This record gives sequence, structure tokens and C-alpha cells, in this order.
Amino acid sequence: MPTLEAQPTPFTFPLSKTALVIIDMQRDFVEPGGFGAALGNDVKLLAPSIPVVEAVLAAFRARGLTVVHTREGHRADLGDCPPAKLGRGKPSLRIGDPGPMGRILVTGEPGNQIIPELAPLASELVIDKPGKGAFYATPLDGLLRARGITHLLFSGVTTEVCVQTTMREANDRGYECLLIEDATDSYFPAFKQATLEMIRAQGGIVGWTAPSAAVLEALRHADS
Ligand code: TIU
Repeated sequence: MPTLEAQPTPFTFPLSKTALVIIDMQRDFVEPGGFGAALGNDVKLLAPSIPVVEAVLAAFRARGLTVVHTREGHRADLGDCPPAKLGRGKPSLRIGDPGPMGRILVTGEPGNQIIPELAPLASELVIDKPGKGAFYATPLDGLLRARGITHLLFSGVTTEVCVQTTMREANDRGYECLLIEDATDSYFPAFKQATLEMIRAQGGIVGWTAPSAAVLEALRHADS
């Protein structure tokens, strides 16, 4: 079983029971004109993690391992968007409003699509989720359990919102979780750093963190 150098301790993961989870790498967050920009954020801050996720995704695909992509979005009638979420803040465009990439944060619109660099393959799981966490109101847990998945490696955006929420949901459901440090970004670099620290504090209260180089090295080592 591969082991990788991680914090707070080395992380051992059975390859056939491990999935790569890529959270919300969709145009709505990464490109101008989407939900992230409408909230007043600088979307360029999310760019550094894109090639890193690409490299880890390629390594998982080369070995035929399980890959999960998620997308945050709502039905066209917004029936799955609570008023509390719809009304929050003072965005320039609200959820469901028409924007340059179609209706903001609505499933199936151009802005809801995963960026081309990370486009899912037909064999990979794609989870549409109405919340920040990928387990809330989705079939994710059942799909993972049906495949015997016990270990999750997390990547995607944004670190302290959808990535951390999903990792906490997974941890409570008994999955062993690791966040790939350079495969995630936030609009607030200080929040990203704080998230990494709070995940691995207290002996790994939410899980582990490790750089992508350690993940890739452990995968290469497992091949030999
Ligand atoms: N606003 C923000 O940082 N994130 C989100 O609204 N969703 C995700 O993190 N995907």
C-alpha cells in the first residue's frame, strides 16, 4: 500500500479504495463573469491550482483510479436554492440572473461547466450539488460506498468553502481524507493557509494535508 509524506503523519492509502475528488473547478468560479466574480472576488487567485490538479488527474487516469468531479449549481427553477443562499450578500449578479456565461450558478449553463483542462471523462463520476458540501442532497456517499472507496484525496476550489465543507462531511462519514495543498486555491490566501492548518491540527482532526509532489511520488512508487 502506498504511503506518502503528509502532515500531521504519513498517510497510507489502498489504491483501489482511493478516489480523487475535484471540487467545483467550473467556469463560475475560475473565469471572469461567473458567481465568484459576482461576489466581488479576483478569479485570477484560483489559477495556480489548475495545472496541479491537471497533473494529479493525469496520474489517477493513467492508473485507472476513481475520479469524482463536483459542480455547484441549482435547477433552472431554483427550487433547490434556499432563500438564505439566494439572498445572501450584495452580489453584482444573483444566482439565476443572466450573466456573460449564462444564468449564474444554474446547472447546465456554460458557467456551470468544468473548465476544459479538467473536463470529466465519461467513466468518471460527476456530482451536481446545490450546497457547498458535496454530500448534502447528492448521491455521492452511496456511489463511493458501492465502489468500496474508503480514502479520498481532495482538490479544487475554494479551499475554505466547498473543499473544506466537503472534507468535513466526508470525515464525519468515516472516510480517510487528505487535502492536496497546492491543488486547491481560495480567493483569500490567508483562509487557504488557515484551512490547511485547521485540518491537520489536533492530530488530524479533519484529515491530512500533503503537496502534490508527495502524492505523485507515492503513486510512482506504487507502480514499481
Ligand atoms: N464563494 C466561494 O469562495 N466559494 C463558493 O461559493 N463555492 C465553492 O467554494 N465552490
